Amino acid sequence: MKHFMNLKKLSALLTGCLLIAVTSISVYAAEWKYAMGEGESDPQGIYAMAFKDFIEENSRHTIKIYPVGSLGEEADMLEQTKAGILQFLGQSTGYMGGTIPEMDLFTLPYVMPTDTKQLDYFFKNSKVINEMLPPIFNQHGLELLSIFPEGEMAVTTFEPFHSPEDLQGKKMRVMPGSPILVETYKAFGASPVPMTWGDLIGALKTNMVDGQENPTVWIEAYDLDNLTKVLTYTGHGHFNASASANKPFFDELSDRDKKLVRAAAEHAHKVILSEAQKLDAYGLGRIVRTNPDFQIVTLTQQERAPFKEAAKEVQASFAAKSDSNKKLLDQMMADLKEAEENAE
Ligand code: 6CS
Repeated sequence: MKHFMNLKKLSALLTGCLLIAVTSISVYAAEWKYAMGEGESDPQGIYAMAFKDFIEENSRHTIKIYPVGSLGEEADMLEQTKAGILQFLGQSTGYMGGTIPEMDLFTLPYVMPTDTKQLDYFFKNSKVINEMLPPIFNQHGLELLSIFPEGEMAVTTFEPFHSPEDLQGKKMRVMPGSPILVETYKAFGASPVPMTWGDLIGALKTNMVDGQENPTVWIEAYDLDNLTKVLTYTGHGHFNASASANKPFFDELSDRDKKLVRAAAEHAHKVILSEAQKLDAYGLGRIVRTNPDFQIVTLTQQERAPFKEAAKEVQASFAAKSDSNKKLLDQMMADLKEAEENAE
């Protein structure tokens, strides 16, 4: 009888422990802060909203999104994420080269293809992204979640250009913090002016700069087509963005929450990759419909040749900056070759 009572007590105790454990798991609900360099309907916003929805549908945690401007400029948000004030960051790769030099890989001229299927394959399967960059992000206090494309870089100017000579003396705004963007526009014959997004509109209105580069979808969304006269496709680059988490925050998550965050990132990556294939067409379609006076130029292969030649010195300069850069660029070329051969 005594033995039976002890068993009863033990079972009650175990049930109690189980209840406490279950309750504490389900009651624990955090609010995580996610800041990004764009608005909610822009590509980084599409990724962030898909990430947020997944987290909120599959846990008790919530995500508070801070769109561009609400917490300062992109460089400020990167510092805030590294400091742990923000848990998640969506950021244009063009802003990261000053802090993580290897990220300038994504702004190198004439390295990335313009074919969306190849880009899709690359962003899903790249060894650079999936294997080499995560430990580099860790060294900077960040956990890399995704890198994704936003569209081909298009250059908008007040006057048409067809050669590096035409760009001579032209002040071209580039995203700040990336040595490679400055080197690129110098190699293209222009005078690069690094400037935050927040200053660009005013600079175009007051003719402080003669042009800028951005993906077509962004040019249309932020009216840059009405602030300049010509859009030129040079084929020299692609606009990309990253999503990352503060590393100490990520490391301290339970295994369950780590899996949740990874799964949310995978889901959001799928969502934005399928959208990304259509973004250029959306942007261009709307510009053509709403702004018929805006001139659209696609440089011919012959016109691109001197720009491609000039790009070689920029690629070499990137590789010469460190062993890490060189290894990444070599692997990037191998990843892109694989994408070219396998993209369907
Ligand atoms: O040009 C820029 O600075 C901005 N362009 C895009 C496409 N996203 C955010 C970034 O800040």
